[in-house]
Parts: sequence; C-alpha cells; structure tokens
Amino acid sequence: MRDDPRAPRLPTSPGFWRSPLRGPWFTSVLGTVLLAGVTVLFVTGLVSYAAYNPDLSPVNDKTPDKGLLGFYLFAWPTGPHWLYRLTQGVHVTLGITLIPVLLAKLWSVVPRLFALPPARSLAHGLERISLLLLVGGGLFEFVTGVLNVQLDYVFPGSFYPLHFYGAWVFFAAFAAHAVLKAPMAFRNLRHRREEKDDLVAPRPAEPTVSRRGALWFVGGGSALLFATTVGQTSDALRRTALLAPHGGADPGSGPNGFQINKTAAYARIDPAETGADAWRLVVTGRTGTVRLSRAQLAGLPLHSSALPIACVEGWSTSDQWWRGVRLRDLAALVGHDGDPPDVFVESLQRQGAFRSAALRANQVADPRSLLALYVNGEDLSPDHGHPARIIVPAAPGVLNTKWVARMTFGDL
Ligand SMILES: Nc1nc2c(c(=O)[nH]1)N[C@H]1C(S)=C(S)[C@@H](COP(=O)(O)O)O[C@H]1N2
Ligand SMILES: [Mo]
Repeated sequence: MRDDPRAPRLPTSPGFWRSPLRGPWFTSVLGTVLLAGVTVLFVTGLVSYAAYNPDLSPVNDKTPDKGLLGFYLFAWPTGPHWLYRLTQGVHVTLGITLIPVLLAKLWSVVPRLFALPPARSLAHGLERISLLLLVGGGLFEFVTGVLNVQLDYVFPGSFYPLHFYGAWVFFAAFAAHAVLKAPMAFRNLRHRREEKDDLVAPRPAEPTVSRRGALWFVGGGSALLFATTVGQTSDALRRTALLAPHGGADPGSGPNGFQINKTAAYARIDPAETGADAWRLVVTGRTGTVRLSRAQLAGLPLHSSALPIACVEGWSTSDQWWRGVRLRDLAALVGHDGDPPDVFVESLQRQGAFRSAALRANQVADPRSLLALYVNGEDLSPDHGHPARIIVPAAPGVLNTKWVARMTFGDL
C-alpha cells in the first residue's frame, strides 16, 4: 500500500519495507540451507582447481601468483575413475539449484542494506563492510559460474582466476558471517522466533502467502532448476537438461553418439592432416623422438578402459569403452621405463585454450590412461578426436586432449 500518504518513501526508513514475510525464522531457514550448500560449493570448487594440475604447467593454470591461496594443492588422484564427474557435477548442479535460495536470502535481508546510520560503532561498521564483500562476492561467484556454463567460456583464459580469487573473498566473508550468525539462526529455527527483530516490518502489508508457502515457492524454484540441470551428468537423461545447453553439436547415435564439446570443424581440424598418409604422432622423451603412424600405433599392445568425460562445466558422459595405447607404454618407447614422468600433450588444433595440456606422472602411470584410437568398438569420430585422443581416469575433460599430434615426456 505504497499510496498510503503516510508511507515512508525512502528505503532507509524501516516502514518502507512492508512484506510480512520478512523475519528471523524465514531468513534463518534460508541461511542454514546456504551454510551447508555454499560450503559444499567451496570445497568442490577448490578440488576442481587442484584437478587442473595448477602446480604442473602454465598451460593448465592461467592464475597468476596464486601464492598462499594455493597452499592446499595436491596431486589429483586417478581413482575412483568417476571422481571429477562427481565433484564437478555436484559443484555445478548444486550451484544452479541454490540460485533461488540465494536470491530469497538476499531479498529477506535487503532492508538491512539500507539501514541508517551506516555504522553505529566500529564493530558494526566492519560487519557491514564484510556484508558488502559477502553479497558482492556471492553474486560474483554465482554470475561468473553461470555465465561460464551457459555461454561457453565467456572469459577465455580468465575464468579460472576470476572464479578462484572471487571464491576466496566470498568464502572468507561467508565464514565470518556464519560464525557470527549461525548460533542465532539455529536458535531461531528451534524456537520459531518470528517477532521483535529489525527484519520484521513495523507496518506489514496484508499477507498474500504464508512464510511457509514462500519457502515452498523458493524450494519449488530450486527443484525445477535441479530437474532441468542434473540430466547433464548422464547420457540417458541428457535430454532433460534444458538449462545445461552445452554441446550444441548433435552427437547422433551409435558408438560415437555421446556428448561432444568442440567439434573438429570448430577446432579447425583440417581433414587432410588427419588422414593415414599425413598424420604422425611425434613422441619425445629421454632417448629421443619417434614418429608413429596410426597403423603403427594400432599394432602396439592395445588396452581398454571404461571411462567418462567430465567437463568443468558440470556435464559428463556415462562410461565409454576406450581402446588404445597406454600412456606409460608410450613413455617406455622413448626411454622412460618403469617410472614414467609427466607429459606435455599438444593437439593438431592451432588455436584455442585447450589445444594442449600437461598430465602428471601419476596420471601417465595409471594403466587405464590411454592414447585412445577407438571408442565403444569403433574408430574415434572426427569430433571425438580422430586419429587419437587422451583419456585419463578421474581427470577433468579439458585434460583429455583431442586430435593429438605431439607428446613430450619429461618432468614439467
Ligand atoms: N584439442 C582439443 N581437445 C579438447 C578440447 C578442445 O577444445 N580442443 N576440449 C576439451 C574439453 S574442455 C572437454 S570437456 C573434452 C570433451 O570431449 P568430447 O568432445 O569428446 O566429449 O575434450 C577436451 N579436449
Ligand atoms: Mo570441458
């Protein structure tokens, strides 16, 4: 009833905010959901960064001077083989699912953003500055995450540093906020305290929905986002993933009929370079360089592994049957017997952030890590990386280089 002549016109006066929904219980429910959810997002985000091998090579990690923030980095394991599929599927699906909760939580406390005086004391002033970092950092992380998934790497090269630094700012403010507020939030939940709080409108408008009803509405929004996103993590449900539009190319059906990220045409792979006469794999290591045709590779001992592709964007495929030469056998060909080193892999692709990648020694050593020539019993299709591609268990898709031209073994 804004037309009430006595109604305050400025958002800085408490009477301006009329919704009868605002109150400590409503905010506490949303805050508690975010406490759990954002913590999971932070942890899965940090491990995703570790999975990119940021200590290994500047090709994998474009973050300048991560300094102290990289203190926790560890060598990403190769098992269980679905590890990154799980952690990154959770990261992206949960992040999208939490959007309505985040927005509702911000809405529920928006009067406080305008409260005057800006600082009643030094402590109060500091708390409000931390809230700006919290709200700004939270919105920044959600917006950059969604843009990256939806618009296909809109920040080429710069998404990782932005999202990574932003995560630390956001989480530091989030942790401080949680320490200050969680005890009260839990009390509010236990006692369903509704009144006597600066969040409660002093002159509430007529309710159109109960607080419980409003929570159902937020939960319904989250459920809808979840239902239209989660399908991106399985081949069978992919059609239900309406909000995860990645991979525009229709993979068709048949053995190569699974999700494609960048097509051969997009990567400007010239078919003349991939033919049997033209293509040679150049492998370099301790004892020099060998050049192998595809027929020669196919004549080496071949092995099969059932592994998924799991992209940083959250989508993943079910396990596919890859067949090819073990990476550690290729290392042995150029003088690295027994204990293979890291490898630097380069594609025929000339441009683009993902034309090369570095793999750690533990990834090279795993017997399931292949330079694949076949998938699901057929030659790799051009779009899945013909003549040969890397496939490594538990690794982010970006390390599974397609159209491989050159492999250089040695400590990176
Ligand atoms: N040369 C090259 N290899 C690449 C890419 C690329 O753009 N170029 N994309 C990577 C990314 S980000 C993913 S998720 C996987 C996807 O593999 P797929 O298209 O076979 O599903 O390939 C990886 N290998
Ligand atoms: Mo990817």
